[in-house]
Amino acid sequence: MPEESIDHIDFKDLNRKAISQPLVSHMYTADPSAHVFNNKIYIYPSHDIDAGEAFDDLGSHFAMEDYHVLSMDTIDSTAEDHGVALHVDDVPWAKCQMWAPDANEKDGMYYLYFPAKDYDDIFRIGVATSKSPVGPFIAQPKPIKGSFSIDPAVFKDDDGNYYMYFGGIWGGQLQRWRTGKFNPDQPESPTAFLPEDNEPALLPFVAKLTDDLLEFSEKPKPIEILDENGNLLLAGDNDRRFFEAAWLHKYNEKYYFSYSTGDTHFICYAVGDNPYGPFTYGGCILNPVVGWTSHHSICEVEGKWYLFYHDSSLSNGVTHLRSVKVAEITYREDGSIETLDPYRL
Ligand code: FUB
Repeated sequence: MPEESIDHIDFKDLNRKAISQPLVSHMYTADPSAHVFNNKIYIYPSHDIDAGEAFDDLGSHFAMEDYHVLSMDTIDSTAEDHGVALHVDDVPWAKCQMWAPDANEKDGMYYLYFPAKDYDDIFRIGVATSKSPVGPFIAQPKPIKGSFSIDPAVFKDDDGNYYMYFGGIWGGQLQRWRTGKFNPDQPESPTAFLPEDNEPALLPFVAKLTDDLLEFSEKPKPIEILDENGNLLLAGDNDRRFFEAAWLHKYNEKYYFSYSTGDTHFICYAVGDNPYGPFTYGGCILNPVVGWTSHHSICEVEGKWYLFYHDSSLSNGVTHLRSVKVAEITYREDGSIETLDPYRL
């Protein structure tokens, strides 16, 4: 639900009709990346604050400074907040904007992946480690070599390889990397440097990680998202093309790449046969929520599949003050996913 249409919303009524309630309400949280480690659910969200930054289309008002990890014993239990897991002041290379993180585990070590702007105002992706899934995490002194843009999501395949999916347009700066180098020209609008509507849309990226999970083991490769005719989705196909919030999960041996369409506010998915794609557009998983952004993860818990997502209903529609939620998703026999309506309107 885009910001311009919230004036007429009765939030009390809307919250009654919501398919789920915030997992925590003592702070604002967003961009939930959920995993099950040792039979417990861990959620790695952004920690939304109001830092007083002016709103703009490049997302300067998303001025987050730290991460907290949430955990749940079961999908119905109360979420526990484990306090500050990593603060921007403890990341030597990061200046500001601790945006959507993810985490993964290998051999008893936990790895928190996060985007932040460096001191040149360029988004990079960093990693921090801990022996505990809830931190505190110790950041590597530098960002991952060759990393850029935002929204890392790290998927562990059944063969033990780990892949990072990432990218985001507008404030996420993906469009400034079109030549392979960062375009230092100051953008006059969030859509500067984007392809024309009739050109292929900008693509997210994937890179396999090194065995120690601290670096890319290869140059990031673009991920093709195709339409039903095998053509790349176009930049003007705003209801289906990639914007941000990459996620990868595997269901019945198929790879599901899901993402947000940003300015049209859908969470969509595309299906492929291997971690690199190509992925063919499959449909919409979540219709627009209250608030401009939509961002999710998909996680299997005790044989059922769940969408972790956020909306801004707790803050009565303040777009950068969001709350994480969870709802079950349903696969049809053919592997397609039913679309969830976040409110029973
Ligand atoms: O939370 C800041 C940004 O908003 C995320 O990185 C995007 O995916 C969007 O949710």
